[in-house]
Amino acid sequence: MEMNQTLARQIENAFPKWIRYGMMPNPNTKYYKLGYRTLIVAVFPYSYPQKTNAFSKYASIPDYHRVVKEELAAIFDPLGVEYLSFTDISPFPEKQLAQELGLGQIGKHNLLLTKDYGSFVFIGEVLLKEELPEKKYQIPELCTGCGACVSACPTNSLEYGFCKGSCLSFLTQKKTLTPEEEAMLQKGDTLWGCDLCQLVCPVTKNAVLTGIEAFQKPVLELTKEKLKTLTQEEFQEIYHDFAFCYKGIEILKRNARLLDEKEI
Ligand code: B12
Ligand code: SF4
Ligand code: SF4
Repeated sequence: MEMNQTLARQIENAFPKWIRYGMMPNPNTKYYKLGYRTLIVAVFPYSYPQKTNAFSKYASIPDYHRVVKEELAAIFDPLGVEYLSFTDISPFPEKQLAQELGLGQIGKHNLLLTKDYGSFVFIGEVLLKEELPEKKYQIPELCTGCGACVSACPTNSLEYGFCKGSCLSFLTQKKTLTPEEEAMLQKGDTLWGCDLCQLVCPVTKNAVLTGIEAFQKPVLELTKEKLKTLTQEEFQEIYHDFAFCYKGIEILKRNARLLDEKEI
């Protein structure tokens, strides 16, 4: 037990101040059977000054799947413990777990809102074999229910809870679209992802900028015009470190065409 207390303190000290985390006994039976006993959930802020392209904020910075895993490795590798890390592609319901650990509250816009960083945070997890003392807080009351996110959504996807099927974030990455879905996509101005419900949220408007170096400024340079001339091979080579790349260039070209048609 003494050793685990020491490890808990080491972990506490290893987390940089801009990453918030919580711990709980591992609730997932598959990993429990493999000997994992503690689940650590952390939030990684990515609020940075305004961007100018037609991609959502998370798509304009280096791929968070890589960066979050590297941030977690920088914390856990030096501790010499066996661990597994996840983000997004995860067996856990990330927002719900983060809320349960008091890292924030799920707002009306369906996203985890945190006190300091608003909803511009990614969520990542680590599983450890050691049993560590639980770190639990109360869920903070952050969402005022003001409804600004609901009104800002161009496809009314927050009117009755969250409707995935009409959300622009979903439609901009869906491989084939029905004519109705195409018309829905044209209600927005985005080539990939959507931030409108987050940008109007008063909690997120006051967000502290990220302390994570890789997320401090948008580095993506890609326009509708540039997309038209790119081949899949060039696209893969130039944009492999962005979260949208895995879906291929054709989806983006389709989105650009739909936005162009709307402008005619
Ligand atoms: C699949 C997925 C998506 C899909 C579909 C989401 C869905 N609900 O099906 C799409 C493509 C739409 C999507 C979009 C986005 N995503 Co996403 N997504 C995920 C992923 C991989 C799984 C989420 C999921 O399917 N959960 C299961 C469903 C059932 O849960 P849920 O969405 O919370 O739904 C609950 C509520 O909506 C509610 N509900 C649903 N319908 C109704 C109806 C009524 C009437 C009521 C009352 C309630 C209600 O009940 C559900 C169960 O609790 C997670 C990562 C993970 N592994 O958890 C990231 C994740 C949630 N996404 C993330 C991000 C950043 C986004 C975007 C902001 C990206 C962008 N800029 O475009 C948008 C935000 C859209 C929005 N307003 O929610 C982050 C969120 C971080 C945060 N601060 O919360 C996550 C956690 C990834 C990460 N590791 O950081 N996403
Ligand atoms: S991400 Fe965009 S389309 Fe989806 S719910 Fe938010 S504002 Fe609506
Ligand atoms: S805009 Fe208002 S209702 Fe929507 S999540 Fe933020 S505080 Fe909650």
